[in-house]
Amino acid sequence: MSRHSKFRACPLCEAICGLEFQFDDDKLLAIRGDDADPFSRGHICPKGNAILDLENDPDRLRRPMLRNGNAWQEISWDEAFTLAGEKLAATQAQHGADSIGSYLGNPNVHHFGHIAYVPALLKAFRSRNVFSASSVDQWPHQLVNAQMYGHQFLLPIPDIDHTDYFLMLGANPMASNGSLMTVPDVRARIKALTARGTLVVIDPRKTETAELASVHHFIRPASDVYFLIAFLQALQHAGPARLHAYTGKLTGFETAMAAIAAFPSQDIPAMTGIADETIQNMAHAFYAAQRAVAYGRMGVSVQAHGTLCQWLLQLINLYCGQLDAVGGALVNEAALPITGKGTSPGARSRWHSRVRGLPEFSGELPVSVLHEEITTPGDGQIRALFTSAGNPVLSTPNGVALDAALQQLDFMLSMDIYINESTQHADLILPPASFLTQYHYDSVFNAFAVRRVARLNTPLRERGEDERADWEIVNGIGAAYAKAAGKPWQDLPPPKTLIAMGLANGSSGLDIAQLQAAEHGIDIGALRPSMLSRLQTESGTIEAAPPLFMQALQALPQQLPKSANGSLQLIGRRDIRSNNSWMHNAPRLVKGKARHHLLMHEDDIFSRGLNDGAHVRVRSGTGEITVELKASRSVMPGVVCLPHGFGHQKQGVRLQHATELAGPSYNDLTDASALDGPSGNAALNGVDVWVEAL
Ligand SMILES: Nc1nc2c(c(=O)[nH]1)N[C@H]1C(S)=C(S)[C@@H](COP(=O)(O)OP(=O)(O)OC[C@H]3O[C@@H](n4cnc5c(=O)[nH]c(N)nc54)[C@H](O)[C@@H]3O)O[C@H]1N2
Ligand SMILES: Nc1nc2c(c(=O)[nH]1)N[C@H]1C(S)=C(S)[C@@H](COP(=O)(O)OP(=O)(O)OC[C@H]3O[C@@H](n4cnc5c(=O)[nH]c(N)nc54)[C@H](O)[C@@H]3O)O[C@H]1N2
Ligand code: SF4
Ligand SMILES: [Mo]
Repeated sequence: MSRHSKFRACPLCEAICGLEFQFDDDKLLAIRGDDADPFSRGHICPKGNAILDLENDPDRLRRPMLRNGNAWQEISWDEAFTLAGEKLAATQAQHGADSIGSYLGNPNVHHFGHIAYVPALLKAFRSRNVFSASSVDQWPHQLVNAQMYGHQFLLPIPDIDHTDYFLMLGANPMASNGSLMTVPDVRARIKALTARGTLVVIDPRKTETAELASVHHFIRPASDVYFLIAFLQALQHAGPARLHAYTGKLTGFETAMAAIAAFPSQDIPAMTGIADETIQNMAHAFYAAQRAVAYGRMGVSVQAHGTLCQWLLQLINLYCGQLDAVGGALVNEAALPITGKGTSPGARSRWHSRVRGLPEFSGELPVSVLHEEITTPGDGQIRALFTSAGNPVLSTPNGVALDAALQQLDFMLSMDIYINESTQHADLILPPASFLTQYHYDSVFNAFAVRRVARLNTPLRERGEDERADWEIVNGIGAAYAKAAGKPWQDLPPPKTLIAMGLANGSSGLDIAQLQAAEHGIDIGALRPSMLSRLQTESGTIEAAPPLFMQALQALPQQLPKSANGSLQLIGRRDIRSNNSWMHNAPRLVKGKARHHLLMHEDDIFSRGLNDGAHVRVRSGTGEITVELKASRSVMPGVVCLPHGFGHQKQGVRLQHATELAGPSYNDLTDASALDGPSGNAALNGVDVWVEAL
């Protein structure tokens, strides 16, 4: 056995592409898309190939690292667990349960050994100070699902393969590969869609997805809520609501529509930058289409009115009878269920953040309050922080303030594979072994996929003697902490056991042996209506007018906030070679042209007397950065566009390639007090900034 291939899904983004790993004996030689994967059909992006860089990266940690002043020293796993457990327990003994804070970053969701295990640790801590990347991302979706359908993960997914009319706001799946819509090989799917129907993209930038769309309209950042109100008003003119499918299963719809109809709309075209006639025509075409779906993502969630936007999008689909309909928006029936019995439905407001009084959602507080909970003295102040697969210094608002706050902690423990902008402040870093050494099942992304699919990922090689898997690390910390704190702890069984148990909770009929035998994954079929029999609201109906959203609508200003003199509005972007803040150390992703520029419309450059390519200063109410300017007709006049996840040139960071990269951190400009009201999600798009020559 010399040359041979093994198959596994890529855990780096939501698309979960099947990959072919080519080995010569034990040596991993190359990675290709798995042509036999029925879902991803051979697709791979540059990040998939960059797994080779991750596997061989000399900066990647493989054994526990203990800080010693400014230096780091390797210690044994036993020493590390004991130290972690004792420090955490001692902090709580002195300062109370809430003195441990936790922050979980995005890759937690991509590894079964994290997502199925870390919650047990948080439960043992019994602290209310739990934070995650969800509150700089998809909280509005989860809140809307919880309030309307009774479970945060009863998530309607656009049936992209069967729709005739796709209205897409604030999403760029050509770069992101879909999000809350797991959609590998999205280019082929969009091409098929535009050949048979219409894709309309609404975005302040003409994105890679907008380039492929049937139509693109610029929209003024953070004005989508007004566009969606006008769209719903136009639907009311197009014809009556098609609600027959929801008979007996829908409450509050008339109440919600009446409130929307009463909203003054004459200024909406000026506020959004989209003409009234365009909105009318779009709404009529949407209404007329047999199969249509409206969908909004990052651009409309991570902004001032994220929750209202997500609610109005649901109402559009409902109005046209497209919710829970083929070619509309459908909930996946996951083989390993994440809704139903024993799962967390998404409760809200059971406790509040100590300093600002913001409500909890689903057991977490908005990460925007993390820095002040560390720096504000008093009972319940965070003194010790546990981070798992997160880089909040670059990923959450006002990174400068958080960077300073982390330096004030008594103890910081990170489960991470790099010494980066956040983990450099840790006292102890525990790095999990490569995911290639572990069993894995994508519990979340299979459940958000545009088809019903299932795939068990089996280890491609053994972990090293001196390495530990993610789930082993959680068990190690848990046992040591419980021992030091005098609490009970039960080690969780290995992933394969938990995956088998999870499958047994589902109704797919698939068991682990069948999955193990299907090395390219299993296609169960297209999405199909299932929502109405799965509603988890108390009323057993779709709640179209939750009081929380009705109040937010009543409180919605009839005008956009006045832009300050000379300001521009900042929005983000993703590139196919990026992965939030953490893959910039992979040589094959960062070679070639720079990707960090601030894009600005030529007219704005000219009117400010700036020059294409010049270094400029960008100021916001929170901070300032310097960056190179790039003229672009792809951004709307009045808007500037910067990717997040840069800003690696900090002392103490151990990323030899990333630290060489130019590019500042977007979140040095964002404001931790700018939130979507109902959810507490951060508003990172549509930030007022001033751009000046240096
Ligand atoms: N301005 C602005 N800010 C944003 C966004 C935006 O669009 N604009 N996007 C937001 C979104 S959607 C998200 S999800 C967040 C992401 O926010 P975070 O999750 O905080 O940031 P990441 O950059 O994903 O950092 C991932 C971390 O996980 C580590 N890591 C990688 N693989 C593993 C592993 O297998 N195990 C462990 N334990 N660690 C690992 C990496 O070294 C890195 O430290 O950023 C948000 N921030
Ligand atoms: N290559 C790559 N892929 C990724 C990631 C990555 O970092 N790199 N991150 C992954 C993660 S964690 C996530 S959550 C997903 C995100 O997936 P997407 O949501 O598809 O990602 P974005 O590319 O951020 O798309 C957001 C779009 O919103 C637009 N926008 C900004 N402000 C507004 C606004 O006010 N209104 C409207 N209508 N549009 C606006 C932006 O111009 C942008 O095109 O991507 C995932 N995939
Ligand atoms: S699109 Fe996402 S899942 Fe597919 S290869 Fe790229 S990073 Fe991996
Ligand atoms: Mo995300």
